[in-house]
This record gives sequence, C-alpha cells and structure tokens, in this order.
Amino acid sequence: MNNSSRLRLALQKSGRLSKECISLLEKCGLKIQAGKSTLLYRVPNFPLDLLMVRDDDIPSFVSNGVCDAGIVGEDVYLEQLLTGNGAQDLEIGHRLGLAKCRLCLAVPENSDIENTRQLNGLRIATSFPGITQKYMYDNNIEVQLVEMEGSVEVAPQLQIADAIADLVSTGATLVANGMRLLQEIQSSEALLIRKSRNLCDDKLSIFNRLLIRIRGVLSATESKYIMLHAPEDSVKQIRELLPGAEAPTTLTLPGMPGKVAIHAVCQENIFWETMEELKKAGASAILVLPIEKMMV
Ligand code: PRT
Ligand code: ZN
Repeated sequence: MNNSSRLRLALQKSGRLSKECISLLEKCGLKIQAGKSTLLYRVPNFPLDLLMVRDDDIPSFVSNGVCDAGIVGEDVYLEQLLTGNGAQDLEIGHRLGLAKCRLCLAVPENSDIENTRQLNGLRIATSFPGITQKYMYDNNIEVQLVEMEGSVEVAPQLQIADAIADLVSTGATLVANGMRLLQEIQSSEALLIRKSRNLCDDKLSIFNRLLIRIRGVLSATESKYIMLHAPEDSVKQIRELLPGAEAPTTLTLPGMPGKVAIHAVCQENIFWETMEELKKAGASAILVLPIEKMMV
C-alpha cells in the first residue's frame, strides 16, 4: 500500500499514450523532466508522483494499491475487466479523449466476407480475446480465437487466422497488410482510472485538484474564443450561429452607432463555413482565438 500524502499516478513509460499524457500534465502546470530510465518521478510543483510502467500493468497497479490512479487505454482497461485480469474495483475518473483508436474486425482484401455473420466458424487472431469474445457472444457468432501478443495483422498471410480483431487508428497498417475493415467492435480513448472509494481525504483532494486542471485543459482545447462586430439588428441571428456559446457578451462600440461587439466562448470548433455564415449575417472583424486555460 502507498500511504504517503502525495498522489501516485501510473503512466505508460513509453509508447502511444506516454507523450500525450505527459503533454496533458504539463498543460496542467506540472513540471515534468523525467529521464528515459526514470521509474518513479516526483513532480516538484504538485503533490504527485509518477510511476512509469508498461500500460498493461497499470490497471492492476491501481487495483492493488501500488498506485492511487493511472492513465490507460480503454481497450486495455476493458480487456482486463472482461478477462478478470487486473482491472477489478476500478472506476473511470475521466475520459481524456487522447490516443483515440478503434478495435476492429478486418479480413483480407480479397476475402468474400462482407458481414460479421459470415465469420461464423472461422479463426480470428487478436490480442483482445475478452472484448472480441464478448462481441461475438452478444451477436451470436461462434468463432475460434487465436491469441497473439503483436503483429496480429499478418496472421491471415501466415494462414493461422481467417480474420483479425486489432486496433486501428489511421487504417494505414490494415492497407499495408492487404486487409479490409469489416466492423468496429469497440472504440477506445485514454482513461483516467482510480480505485473505487479507496482514497483517503488528502489523496482525494489532490486527485480532485488534478481532475479540475485536466478538465480545464481539455475543455480549453475544445473551445474557442470568438470576437466580432455586428449590426445591432442581427445580434439574435448571429448569436444563434455561434456553436455551443452559452452567454455571449454584447458590448456597445463608441463611435460606431448601430453596431455592437459580440464576445463568446464557443464549446465547439469554429469552421470556415460558420465564419462565412456569420459574415453573411452582417458580422465583420471576426477573430477566433485559442483558449489556453479554463476553470468553470
Ligand atoms: O510497451 P507497452 O506495453 O507499454 O505499450 P504497447 O506496445 O502495448 O502499447 P502502445 O504504445 O502501442 O499503445 C498504447 C495505447 O495506445 C493502446 O492501448 C491504445 O489505447 C492506444 N492506441 C491508439 C493505439 C493506436 N492508437 C494504434 N494505432 N495502440 C495501438 N495502435 C497500433 C495497432 O495495434 C496497429 O498495429 O497501431 C497500428 C494501427 O495503426 P494505424 O494508424 O495504421 O491504423
Ligand atoms: Zn502494452
């Protein structure tokens, strides 16, 4: 058990999750200068220690109390939950929207298979037997699973499987290996996890402080600050065009009768199409700015 008054967070040491997680924590104001061989890093300006490990160990480290919380891919979390292998008594503190990917069924490009029902009786290679089996069970399809640690995409070429269930991000790996996507079975993003109801008051308060910063960074990333000038009689129309803006501020413009300035935080991205619509509605001097931090 780790009983100090600092929160211990498990992170992937190196891999697809690690860079994005470190960058998120840095945006939360944490100074992180962990070297490549660092196992336990003490954050100097926040009561947080980082344990750098393989992603597969993160759920069990949190579950058995070696760490208080961790960041892990939803794919690994669900797999371990379904196979009873590490992810017990955990809860999701926040969905981080990072390292997004999808666990997908794929077949060789030249295969006759067009739908998942046609997989009945066939062999499927995967590193995610728990999630894949659940999908098959839920859809009443009987398959033979071939478990592989990596390089799943070459299994059909090696003739050890007829199809695969593997993580897909851009889809380039599937194409490079002559495979075609058949069906997504699970989407995945990085999750901040912690043990259910197990943190002492001190650690809970550190966890909540960290969570407030993380939420602030994530919502700032998704949000934009927009400023524009508008004719007074189009204010209603222009406000309706602003995506996800709750309470835009309207200001009078000295020396510009009949015109006002509108400032708003938009919770969604602002595309060029929206800017064109705003202009058509009479808006001018439209400025869209990124937001660095936000606390609501
Ligand atoms: O060493 P360690 O065990 O810590 O790392 P690892 O090798 O097991 O994991 P790593 O770093 O590869 O992935 C960590 C997490 O990143 C995963 O659990 C996912 O949640 C997430 N993630 C996001 C991905 C991908 N995108 C991804 N594209 N994990 C793996 N891939 C692989 C996929 O398996 C396939 O080989 O990338 C290839 C496909 O990519 P595209 O872009 O060609 O489709
Ligand atoms: Zn791993």
